[in-house]
Amino acid sequence: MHKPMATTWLLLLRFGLIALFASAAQAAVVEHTFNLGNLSISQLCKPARIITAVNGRLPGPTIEAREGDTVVVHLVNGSPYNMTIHWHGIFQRGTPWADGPAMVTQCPIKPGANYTYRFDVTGQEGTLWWHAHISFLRATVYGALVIRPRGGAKAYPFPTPHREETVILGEWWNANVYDLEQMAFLTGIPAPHADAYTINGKPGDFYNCSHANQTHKFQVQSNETYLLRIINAALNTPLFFKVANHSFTVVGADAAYTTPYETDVVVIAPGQTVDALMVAGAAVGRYYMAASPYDSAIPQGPEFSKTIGTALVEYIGSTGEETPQLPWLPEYTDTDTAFRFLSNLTALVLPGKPTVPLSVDTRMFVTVGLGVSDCQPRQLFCNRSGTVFSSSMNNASFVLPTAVSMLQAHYNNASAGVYTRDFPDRPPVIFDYTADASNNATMQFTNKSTKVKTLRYNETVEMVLQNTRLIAKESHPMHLHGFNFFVLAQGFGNYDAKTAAPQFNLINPQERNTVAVPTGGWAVIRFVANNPGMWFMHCHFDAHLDLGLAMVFEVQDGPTAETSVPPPPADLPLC
Ligand SMILES: *[C@@H]1O[C@H](CO)[C@@H](O)[C@H](O)[C@H]1NC(C)=O
Ligand SMILES: *[C@@H]1O[C@H](CO)[C@@H](O)[C@H](O)[C@H]1NC(C)=O
Ligand SMILES: *[C@@H]1O[C@H](CO)[C@@H](O)[C@H](O)[C@H]1NC(C)=O
Ligand SMILES: *[C@@H]1O[C@H](CO)[C@@H](O)[C@H](O)[C@H]1NC(C)=O
Ligand SMILES: *[C@@H]1O[C@H](CO)[C@@H](O)[C@H](O)[C@H]1NC(C)=O
Ligand SMILES: *[C@@H]1O[C@H](CO)[C@@H](O)[C@H](O)[C@H]1NC(C)=O
Ligand SMILES: *[C@@H]1O[C@H](CO)[C@@H](O)[C@H](O)[C@H]1NC(C)=O
Ligand SMILES: *[C@@H]1O[C@H](CO)[C@@H](O)[C@H](O)[C@H]1NC(C)=O
Ligand SMILES: *[C@@H]1O[C@H](CO)[C@@H](O)[C@H](O)[C@H]1NC(C)=O
Ligand SMILES: *[C@@H]1O[C@H](CO)[C@@H](O)[C@H](O)[C@H]1NC(C)=O
Ligand SMILES: *[C@@H]1O[C@H](CO)[C@@H](O)[C@H](O)[C@H]1NC(C)=O
Ligand SMILES: *[C@@H]1O[C@H](CO)[C@@H](O)[C@H](O)[C@H]1NC(C)=O
Ligand SMILES: [Cu+2]
Repeated sequence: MHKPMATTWLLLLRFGLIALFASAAQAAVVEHTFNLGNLSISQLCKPARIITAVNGRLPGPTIEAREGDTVVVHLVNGSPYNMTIHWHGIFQRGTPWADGPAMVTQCPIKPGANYTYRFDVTGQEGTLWWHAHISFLRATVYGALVIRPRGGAKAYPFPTPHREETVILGEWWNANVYDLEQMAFLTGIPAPHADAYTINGKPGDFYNCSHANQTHKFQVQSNETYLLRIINAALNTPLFFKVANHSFTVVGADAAYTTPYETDVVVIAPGQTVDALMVAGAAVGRYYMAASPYDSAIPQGPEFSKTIGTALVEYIGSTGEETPQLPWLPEYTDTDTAFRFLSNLTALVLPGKPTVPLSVDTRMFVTVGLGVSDCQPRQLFCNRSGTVFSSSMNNASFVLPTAVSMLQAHYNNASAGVYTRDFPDRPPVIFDYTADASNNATMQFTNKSTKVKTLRYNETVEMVLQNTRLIAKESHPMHLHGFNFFVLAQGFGNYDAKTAAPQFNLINPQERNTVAVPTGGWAVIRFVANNPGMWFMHCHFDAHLDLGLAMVFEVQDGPTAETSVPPPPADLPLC
């Protein structure tokens, strides 16, 4: 960063902080009705087909709130499917029944039924999002959730941008995604990859038969600064993101401010968000914004889409005729670029914000990866070997209960038959996690179960997430509900505490709700369990979540009513 620029940052930082604390704006109630129903849509020149969408839009509506506001969303399920909505990254302190993952915190909202989600957005600012948390329906049921400071855009801890744009990256399937998920489950064969990557719901110009209506256009004014709120809503694909002839200053990730970080490429895994400033400083004209896949699997999977999703950045004053520049994009296996971006972000330490806890109560070492399991009773076709693809954490492959949600079972002290409290703190077998030699049929095998790790209220947990070579190494985006965690360190190969611990960032580690564990590597996270409830932790690739790459933290009540799970809301859907 150049010196004059740094000075400007500091001045504005100070100004922003004053505004942050001087603000006396009152907390408001932000209320929405989400009508979930059929939307007829034609993409990629296919005949129109029906998708499930909120308020007839793809992506769905953006929720805009200020820190401290209460959000109320009335969900009216006019779709033919069971539905739940997750408010991705919202802590849900005191409102664990509103978190949304089906069968973890609630039973599904059946077709024709309603449910009202109510929660506060407290202690976080930036970009989050909402999405369906059942089947693969989040492929079309998603939208942004923007939290501005109480003092509004003037109170950002960075120069106030002229304008803000939401940039939601997604995946589009020509087939019905609910049916795809059913087929994947019944056959044990993973669902096919998406037919296109999208930006704000549209695939852009680089697919057969895409045309003007299928390219999102951002109009920009020369020399103005834009805050891009970038969200990866894709089901299964981490993405590289660039805008031709423009660069970015990253100022936030997962609704936590970061030290300003200059880059011309953003790397973003499913579930993550990145807030980046972009100056419209190029010649008046047209430029492509592009999202291309990062395929971290080693060895690579059999099917992979190498296409790119694009949108247009069009300067006011352009003729609309200029041939847009396409940015140079990283190779789709470019782990160096992914790691450089994902490991270099640090938190912007602000007064009053939580800092990384320095003492640890519970240490966990958790393997994450793929494997195989016995065919399940409802599976129609199965391999001659009698096994199907599976995935696990510490060799426990997670399955959801079917009769009652885990939070209801917890609240009613009735866990028997729903879940067990034996999620292990260590892998049951210690082996060379990332070595090709460990990838044998014996090691790949994993059993299905519904295990939770029980935590005392307020205890501090440190977890090493270790990717394995079983089937393939891959960068799994691990998402924790109910909390942000600090990412202390990341690396490749087998985790070694001796060399890693001295390198922990205990000063300004990035704060996230989703960490992309490096492929064939590890990440160390810490969080304080100050939120009673049942909190899902899982891979944010839906394909892997379905296979069992998940577990649940059961956080016990604290000493007061405010620190205990409240009674369920009267309209909570039952199974
Ligand atoms: C929605 O579309 C499905 C077909 O995908 C159809 O069976 C259903 O009747 C439609 N529902 C409404 C309310 O139009
Ligand atoms: C759901 O909400 C809609 C709109 O408010 C209302 O018309 C409908 O009667 C409600 N349905 C149920 C089952 O409560
Ligand atoms: C476009 O169509 C051609 C010919 O059918 C095919 O080879 C190519 O893979 C398609 N490209 C995309 C991006 O779908
Ligand atoms: C875009 O969509 C509108 C409305 O569906 C249609 O009238 C128009 O012809 C389309 N334009 C192109 C370029 O396809
Ligand atoms: C943008 O800034 C540059 C450099 O300061 C200046 O030359 C140019 O005229 C400005 N463009 C507009 C449209 O203001
Ligand atoms: C814009 O980017 C393209 C592709 O990366 C490059 O070829 C071109 O030289 C750039 N133009 C300018 C003016 O920097
Ligand atoms: C980012 O991380 C890489 C290691 O992956 C390092 O070489 C580089 O210097 C770091 N800093 C920046 C600003 O990219
Ligand atoms: C299923 O069988 C096919 C062909 O025999 C094999 O390639 C594949 O790895 C098997 N999958 C599992 C999960 O066993
Ligand atoms: C499978 O791998 C494990 C771990 O490397 C090793 O201990 C075991 O002997 C291997 N088993 C077979 C059958 O190769
Ligand atoms: C996982 O557990 C199963 C069943 O006990 C065992 O066969 C398998 O070897 C274990 N794999 C690992 C990686 O621990
Ligand atoms: C939670 O832990 C923090 C820090 O360890 C402590 O200050 C606080 O009093 C604890 N709260 C409760 C309710 O135990
Ligand atoms: C919808 O949810 C209900 C209640 O949990 C369940 O009984 C039913 O089987 C589900 N329907 C489908 C199609 O999954
Ligand atoms: Cu995964």
